[in-house]
Amino acid sequence: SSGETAGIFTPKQEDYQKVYDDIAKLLEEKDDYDDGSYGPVLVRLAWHASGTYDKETGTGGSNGATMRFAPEGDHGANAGLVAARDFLEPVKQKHPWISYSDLWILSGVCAIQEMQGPVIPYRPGRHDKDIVACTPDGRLPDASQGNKHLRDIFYRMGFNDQEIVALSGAHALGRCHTTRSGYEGPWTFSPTVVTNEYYKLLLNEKWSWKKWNGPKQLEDKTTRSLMMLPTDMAIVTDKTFKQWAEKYAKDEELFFKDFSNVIVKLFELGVPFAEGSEKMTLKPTNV
Ligand code: DDH
Repeated sequence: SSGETAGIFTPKQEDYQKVYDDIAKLLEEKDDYDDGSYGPVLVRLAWHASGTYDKETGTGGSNGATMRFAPEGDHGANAGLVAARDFLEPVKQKHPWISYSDLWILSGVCAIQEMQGPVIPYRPGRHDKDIVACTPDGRLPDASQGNKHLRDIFYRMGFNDQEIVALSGAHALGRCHTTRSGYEGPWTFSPTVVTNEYYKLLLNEKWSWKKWNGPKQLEDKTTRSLMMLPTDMAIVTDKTFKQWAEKYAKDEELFFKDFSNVIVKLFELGVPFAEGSEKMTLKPTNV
């Protein structure tokens, strides 16, 4: 049972499992959203909380949950993530001891595991920060750009080319919304299941520019119901990126392993964990 010393609550793995189980239950209950799950938008919340990290200055990253505040919450890249933050509010109310920073990352871990993805080892220890810690706009990727921009953005966080490609496979999940990013449509036919379909479709489908009034995006020639962003296309037009995309398209097990490793790294960027803190494996409900 949980330790309580002089009013200070020290959460244990079983307490994080309770939070995990409540998020999983809510995911199951609220199935009338988008393609039937809040899972993808929770993953996007955890990623945008983490992806502001700058290794030179040590600023940004998931430690702080500064997207709660208008300057950062209103950044164009974060449009629509209020849906994910509101979804988690009842969980925060029920377990007020957990920081928003830890909760958002835990929800990303839970969403990936519940959507049949790999196990994502979780380490708590993030602390919420004040409004002054909000990061400047422009740290998250701009979908209209290409391979140089991807390297600029992800090298700034400390990732290499293989890791950029592995992270991009998250676009097996979810969709674009014209009301949020201006783009429209899902990347795969199974947007609520973690798969390596993103790479398979990128490599095996023929893609052409969508004819519409919206921002430049690609559509598959076969069904015209799937989409790719210009940045997604860079994953197969850049020679080095493409080699990794080919590996992940062929070998879903390798993708799962590398995706798990790189997501853990993303979620822990810039977090000053207490000495001796350990990763925990939280149990999925769907196995
Ligand atoms: Fe992404 N992403 N993402 N993405 N992303 C969007 C949706 C989702 C880019 C742009 C967009 C990652 C990388 C990139 C998810 C996860 C991850 C949308 C659509 C845009 C635009 C938003 C909307 O309209 O609702 C760009 C650009 C990049 C890049 O350059 C690499 C990464 C690394 C991840 C990750 O999780 C590791 C997920 C999930 C979604 C679906 C959200 C939803 O609501 O559905």
